[in-house]
Amino acid sequence: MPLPDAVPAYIALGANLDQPRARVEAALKALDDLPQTRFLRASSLYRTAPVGLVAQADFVNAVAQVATRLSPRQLLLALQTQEAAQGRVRGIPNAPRTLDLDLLLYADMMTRTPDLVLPHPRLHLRAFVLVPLHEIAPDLRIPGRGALAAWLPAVYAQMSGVSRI
Ligand code: PH2
Ligand code: MG
Ligand code: MG
Repeated sequence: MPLPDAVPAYIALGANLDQPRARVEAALKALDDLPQTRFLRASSLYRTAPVGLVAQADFVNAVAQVATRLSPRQLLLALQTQEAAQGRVRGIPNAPRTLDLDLLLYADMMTRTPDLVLPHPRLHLRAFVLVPLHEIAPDLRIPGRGALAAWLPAVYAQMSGVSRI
């Protein structure tokens, strides 16, 4: 069933604990089960070296596009529910995790509130997000930051840690 008035949203998936590949694959399937939301496409899965806190296991990362009639806050809540369902325990920032679902972009919205910043504030600085996002949306523009493709050279130093699996 089509979703009239649905808007596009992009979601980053990441995991590096307890069968990370299976968790990302399960989370991709779960996106289509979100209320008022259709899964549209997903990138390849990537194995990526950890960014930030580097003394942890490699991640499996991917990016998906959905069409949704949920509000950004409703979508965020639904993603957090899925993280919890897959055993996510919140610890220190950047700690290893069973599943991380980050709302990257919601239509062309720009917002900055304590619980939600759009576009995601670090999306343009992370090869593990830019590379899969560019795979599924090469012509995308990041509201407030210009063409997605123009940010790829900025993460060149991280590229050797990113490989398609
Ligand atoms: N997520 C982080 C911090 N560092 N590194 C990689 N490679 N992949 C991630 O998903 C990731 C990270 C915080 O969410
Ligand atoms: Mg997160
Ligand atoms: Mg994250």
